[in-house]
Amino acid sequence: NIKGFAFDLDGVIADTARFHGQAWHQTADEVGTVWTDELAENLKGISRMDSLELILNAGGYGQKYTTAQKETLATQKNDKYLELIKTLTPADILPGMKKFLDELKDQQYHLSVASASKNAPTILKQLKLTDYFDGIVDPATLHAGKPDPEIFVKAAEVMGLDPVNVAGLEDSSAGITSINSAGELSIGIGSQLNEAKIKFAVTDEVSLVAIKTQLIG
Ligand code: B16
Ligand code: MG
Repeated sequence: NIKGFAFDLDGVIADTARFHGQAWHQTADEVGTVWTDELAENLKGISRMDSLELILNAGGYGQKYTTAQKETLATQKNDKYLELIKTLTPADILPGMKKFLDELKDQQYHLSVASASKNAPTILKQLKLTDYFDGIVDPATLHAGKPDPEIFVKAAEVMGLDPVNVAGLEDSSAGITSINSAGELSIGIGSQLNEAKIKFAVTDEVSLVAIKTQLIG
């Protein structure tokens, strides 16, 4: 009996990965790591500092930078990213998601956000979606990121619900693992999300009816 939905942000509500990619590409150029599509893909869903480590390690520069220098690089990336997301408007909500959120709201489901991004409040504001959600999990409070269940457990808490009454939507396999380990119903959007209980190829296909249809099998 699902009473609430916990939403990942990047790749589910909006495509912010292209802005993360643009900003990290600059960092990669600066440190000397070759930017590849595979690297860009691997950055999805992981935290800012873990993303930086991945970029440094990809070029073999894992040991070259001090903690202070890494923090400077991460801040520079975030400043660039913040500049880029200023252009976001409600038109950037991924196809079908505004309709799905309206449907959930109309039927009085609880909603929360479980994003690894510290910029989620800013992004939701740009998309004019802040009021849809009971709350947003603050990733700064987490002991472990996805695939750890913590973020989705907290997303249930935000809605005042038991995890068994929550469905989580994710586009990353680390996120699906997090949802499953939290004991929630996992809804995967995209390819290669085999562990997801319910699967959609694209955001446009997500609706309550489509979810129920897959649940009944
Ligand atoms: P920030 P999600 C994640 O968002 C992004 O997919 C990932 O690329 C990014 O590094 C992470 O947020 C942290 O973002 O630097 O803004 O705190 O998919 O968990 O909504
Ligand atoms: Mg995501």
